[in-house]
Amino acid sequence: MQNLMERLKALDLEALLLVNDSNIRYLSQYTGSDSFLLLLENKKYFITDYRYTEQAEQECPDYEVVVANRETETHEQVIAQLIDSHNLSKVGFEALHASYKLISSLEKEVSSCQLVPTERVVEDLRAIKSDDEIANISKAAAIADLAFGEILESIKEGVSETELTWELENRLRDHGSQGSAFPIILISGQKTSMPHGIPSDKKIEKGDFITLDFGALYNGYRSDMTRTVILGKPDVKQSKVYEIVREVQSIGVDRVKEGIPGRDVNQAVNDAIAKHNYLEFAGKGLGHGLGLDIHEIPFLNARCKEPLKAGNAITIEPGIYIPFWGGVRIEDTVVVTREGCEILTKSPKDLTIL
Ligand SMILES: [Mn+2]
Repeated sequence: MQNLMERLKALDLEALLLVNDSNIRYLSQYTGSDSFLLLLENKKYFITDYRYTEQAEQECPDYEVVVANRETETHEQVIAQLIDSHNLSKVGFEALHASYKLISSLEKEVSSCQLVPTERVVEDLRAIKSDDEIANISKAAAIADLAFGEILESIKEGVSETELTWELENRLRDHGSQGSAFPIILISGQKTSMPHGIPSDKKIEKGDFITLDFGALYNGYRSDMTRTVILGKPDVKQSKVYEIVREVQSIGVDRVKEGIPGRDVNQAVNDAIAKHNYLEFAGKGLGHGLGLDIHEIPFLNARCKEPLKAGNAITIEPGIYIPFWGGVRIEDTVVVTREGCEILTKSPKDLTIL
């Protein structure tokens, strides 16, 4: 909270209005939705309605919980009254998350306050994880590893992608996941050329690559991993493409450490793929931060000049995707350290032949 207040001062803002669930959870520990924070230097308001009043009072004891009636007043009116009661003249809002409607209604309600778009104020703080946050992501990664070990036994000729997806989601839950970290990508055969293909009724066939991209959710924190396995023996091209991805994924992991810009890690992997003449089939972007959200700052792509910092939780997920043939992706969740990184997803990465 102290870091946040310093940032607000630097931006010349008297207060910050938050609408994003993950940003709100990060600052207040509130686990619900449909609520707002209004943060002033010496006062913290939590704005909600009857659905979440009791929960907010329990989860956020250091906030003043303000309840919008909803029949006689809107959330916007309540927020505007708070802004006016403190005579605020400059209040920031989250440009990436606040809706046009919210901000335009607020502008009509406040008497004389400038609403200023901000970006990444809380997200920048969230990018560096505390030990507790890393423990939660680590637990989510361990749950995903257990589920992966079990789902391999069910991948057989004639079983459909959707059946396997449902079973994988159940396995995640069995091991303590509070849901799926994001909709599972479990695709097979030619479809593996689509980086974010959607599971369908297609049945697994002999010779298929099967790509499983999934994660667990633990205390609100997410893990993310991808493994590509094969049913039956790989042909020459399948072995070759797999080994390239396997090699460049470890080149990426080895490059990660505090101080290196994300785009340099991305470039090192692209250079290695180019040596094998597969760059035209490579994915654009090597990975992303994760935590309360599945995609967070920092992003490891050609545009990311910022140096990685110790405590960033990121993915390293190179892939080669060849249209109408298939694809391979291997992804780990890692935590950046001063010396390198710690890999949290520990499932084997040598080609698993089922
Ligand atoms: Mn990912």
